[in-house]
Amino acid sequence: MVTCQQLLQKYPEVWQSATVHPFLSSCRSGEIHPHQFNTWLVQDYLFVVDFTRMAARLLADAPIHHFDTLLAGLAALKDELNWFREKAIERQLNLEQYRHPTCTEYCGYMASLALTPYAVQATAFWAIEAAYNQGWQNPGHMVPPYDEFADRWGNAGFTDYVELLAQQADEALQSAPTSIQKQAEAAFQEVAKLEKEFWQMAFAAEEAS
Ligand code: HMH
Repeated sequence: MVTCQQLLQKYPEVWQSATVHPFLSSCRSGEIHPHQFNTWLVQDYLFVVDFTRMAARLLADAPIHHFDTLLAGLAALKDELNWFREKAIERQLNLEQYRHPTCTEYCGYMASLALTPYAVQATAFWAIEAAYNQGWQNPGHMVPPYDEFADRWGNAGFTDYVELLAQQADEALQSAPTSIQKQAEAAFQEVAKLEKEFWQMAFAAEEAS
């Protein structure tokens, strides 16, 4: 049987590339350029819109005793979407933009998970939240205004939530046949790849002329 913890141990390089990136270390030092950060912010808002749809599908397929955690997660996503809108206003950013192809690819992958068994969806959902939980914590204390962003995904309550998601995914994996466990393992690797590309997309953003 495979567990979330084992996936992290089996693919350390893949996980490292998902959670350690110059984008994040430049937020810590304050050297990130506003156009890089703002590209991330707008695209991540668009990502979270589709991630919320994924969360709703996960809830629809979940056993009843997983509802508490997933409903709390959905409520947190409501706050998060509103928070993104506040940050966009502060920075005078228009959120009604096209998705970058990298964001589109990630959103398409999340949509494709709708056709997979609950154990696969739960593993991917955990991996997506775990990537941000670890990624924003890894560099250490960030300078303002980036500390607020690091705290959103790095705070202790979010870390506890990610642990609950791992427990729920593990439970689903435990009763899943090997073929579905393999699918979950592939989903973990795909999420890690897409996370790395998402950081790279924002880091490589060109200043609008
Ligand atoms: C790209 N991955 C990406 N954005 C996020 N907001 C999260 C994960 C966590 O919700």
